[in-house]
Amino acid sequence: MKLIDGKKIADAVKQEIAAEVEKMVASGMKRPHLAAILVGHDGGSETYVAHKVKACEQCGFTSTLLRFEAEVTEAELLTTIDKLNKDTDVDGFIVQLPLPKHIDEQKIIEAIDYRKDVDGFHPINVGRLSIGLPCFLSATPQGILELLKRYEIDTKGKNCVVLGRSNIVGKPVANLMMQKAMPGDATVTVCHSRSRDIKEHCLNADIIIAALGQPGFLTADMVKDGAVIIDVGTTRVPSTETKSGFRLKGDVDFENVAPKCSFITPVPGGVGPMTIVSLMKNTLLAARHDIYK
Ligand code: L34
Repeated sequence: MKLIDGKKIADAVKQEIAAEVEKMVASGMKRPHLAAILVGHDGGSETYVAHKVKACEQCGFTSTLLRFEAEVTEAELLTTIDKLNKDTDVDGFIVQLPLPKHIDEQKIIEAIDYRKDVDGFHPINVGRLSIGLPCFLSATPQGILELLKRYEIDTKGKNCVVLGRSNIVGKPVANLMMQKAMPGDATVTVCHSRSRDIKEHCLNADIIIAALGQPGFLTADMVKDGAVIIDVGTTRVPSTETKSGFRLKGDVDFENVAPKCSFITPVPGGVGPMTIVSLMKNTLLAARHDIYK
């Protein structure tokens, strides 16, 4: 069993980006600028956005954090998005999800100029991804592919099961894994809450990407020997052993599944750090107008 060290790879990619940024600055270009909108005080969102701001520093980017209370109106958010769309100093921006229930998430996502949509959530980016055109790839799927690439994990012709069909992970990662590309070229099955025979599908899989947000869902009896396991779950569960009073638990029963695998990602320290670094990559691409002029 080989542990996939997302933290280590993420640190290496951040250094590569930082070196690139210093070259840009030396040639007279401005630093890439990422803005983030954070609404309310969800513990997970607070942590993830803090990591994003820190990663900007490490990459030599400018960052702007715009905070709103949970009571903010949809109209106020739309006005802010309009300003960021027009702000020529901001190369890309994100609205951290989830949003409070009174706000229409899809409306917010579609208000973002797709050329600044470094999350890759706008329908134009999602559509371009699905037909294999250059676009901003959403961060978690992109991070997963980068891990498969850096660990030289063969995906061609392999059976890949994706657990979960969310717009931000399940659907895009399934799409990427079936593209004619490396990594890619896999035979992809997507399982979700209405699927039958999930265990059988999983037992047939060479690669399982678990992204359903159910702690410990994937157990050892569902995994064949030598499988590659990518755990996207980061659910906060109460714990008496930590100072914060919670700990992170992935969708995989790591302790029992790990001995059977060829490769597995831990939680934390697996996919999470790669999500952050993929956002940095997209911001660099946005600043250089590499995808859209
Ligand atoms: N708009 N909303 C928008 N973009 C995103 O890309 C996200 N996502 C998901 C939730 N909402 C979003 C994230 O940023 C999930 N996500 C995310 C980002 C980072 C980490 C996990 C999820 C992460 O850094 N995880 C660390 C542990 C963090 C901790 O200590 O809590 C890890 O090692 O897994």
